[in-house]
Amino acid sequence: MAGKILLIFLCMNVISFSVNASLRPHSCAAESGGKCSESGEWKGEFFPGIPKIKYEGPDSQNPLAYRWYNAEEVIFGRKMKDWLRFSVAFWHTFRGTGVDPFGAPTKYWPWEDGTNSVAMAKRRMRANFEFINKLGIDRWCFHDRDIAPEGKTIQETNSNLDEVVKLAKELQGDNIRPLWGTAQLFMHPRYMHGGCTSSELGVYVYAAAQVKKAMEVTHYLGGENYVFWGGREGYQTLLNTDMEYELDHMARFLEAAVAYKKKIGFKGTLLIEPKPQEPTKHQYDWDAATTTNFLRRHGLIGEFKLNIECNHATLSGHSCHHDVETARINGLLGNIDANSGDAQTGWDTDQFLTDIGEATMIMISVIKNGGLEPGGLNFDAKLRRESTDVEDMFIAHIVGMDTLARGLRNAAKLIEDGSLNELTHKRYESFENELGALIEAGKASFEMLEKKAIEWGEPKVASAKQSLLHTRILQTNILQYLALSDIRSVEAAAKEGKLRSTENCKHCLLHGNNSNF
Ligand code: XUL
Ligand code: CO
Repeated sequence: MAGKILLIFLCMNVISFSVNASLRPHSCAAESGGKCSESGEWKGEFFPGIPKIKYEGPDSQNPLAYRWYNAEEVIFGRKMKDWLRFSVAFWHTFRGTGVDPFGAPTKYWPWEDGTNSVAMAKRRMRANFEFINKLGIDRWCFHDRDIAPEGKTIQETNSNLDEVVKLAKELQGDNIRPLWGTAQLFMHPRYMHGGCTSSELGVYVYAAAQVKKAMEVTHYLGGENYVFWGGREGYQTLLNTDMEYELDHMARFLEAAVAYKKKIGFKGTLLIEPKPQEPTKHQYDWDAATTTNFLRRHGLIGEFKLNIECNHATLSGHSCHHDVETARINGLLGNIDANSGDAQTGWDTDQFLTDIGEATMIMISVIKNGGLEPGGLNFDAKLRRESTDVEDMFIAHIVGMDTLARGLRNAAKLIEDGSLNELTHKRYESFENELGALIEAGKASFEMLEKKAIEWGEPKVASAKQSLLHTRILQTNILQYLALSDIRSVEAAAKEGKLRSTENCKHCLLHGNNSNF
């Protein structure tokens, strides 16, 4: 049921700009004094009254300011902006309309004229870059079809894309780049059986042409990665599906992408984004472990990494942290689509991440990974349907950025003070001897181990100390707030009786109550 609803939802979301065009008010013509003409030019600001967003610290009451994200601040020898490498997702932020399976669009941005023209695409691109510049972010992500309209032929579609991409390159300037680009192989009816796993040869061929072009434009824009998300690479029923045949086709397709990447000199990482289902009942790239196995089986390890999306991880029954860690320990952590689902909703709600606990865990993995570069944290997240003011676009991103920034601060603190490491290390201490070394070297036979078992008898098993770990994490949130807001040392705060437990600490309730821990 959830899948069915989501299928409708996804389609409505993406095609709303064509199907619902006639339903929309032409707010641009009415309200903009002709600023949004068919030329695609827009002389004024798209977000008048919204300043460049600045860091004001945790005590700021200004909704249009960062409390925890301080781009230039150095943490563990690296600027926050270089740990986090934030990116705006064009499709949600500029093509999301607020449709849901039961309701029409709710968002009518002033620059939209209700058409799906190239002129409108160019104007929207200008809005995108004003938005990115005001947020102080250096990266964006896009699907080919959400930045430029599809034409009647491949050639016409490609020329539409070229026109919009040329403008995007100009607007990017020297600092902004795509974190990644991708081809949208799921919306058009031709892809109903899949793209590279379609039963139709003509569709495989078409998908290849589309990916080829999307790789070219990503390269032209200086993109740092290229993503494959196979929304329709899966099945609705195994009764009519030759799974092995389809998976082989997918591998051949990805091999051709690797060859083309090398041919055009694209140095970015190729990423696969796992998701268990939606819109298909079963997507082949189910989760990080399944996708890793696929890559190994087909000799593609070394050519691809993974783009872990938090809401996809939770749909597959894992935490985001689990899938990030699975990718990391396999040497495949390439990028994170930083969003979250809703515990009470069974589908991909693509919300901005607001859970400091999860953000802390994710950032522990990112630090252990030595960062994500050339990957980053992409906000594959959309405004809630009921959030309809232009400033909500900013506030949503600010909350997402501050949550991850706070996660980074917490993670650094926990790693620095060694508490997590110490406890984890202690758990495995019993292996630190001759026998442990033999086991790890693969030299302990069952006969040898049986002898030991008889000699030692019943083993003593120590506590895992989970609650103690949670206490440490909770305390880190408190310490961090005091350290940042008062600028005084934690010791001084403690002396003044400010370092209290959460039950009677007002600051903690104000600033730490978002944590899951
Ligand atoms: C869909 C999703 C996509 C990919 C890119 O769930 O996450 O937007 O990130 O195609
Ligand atoms: Co995604």
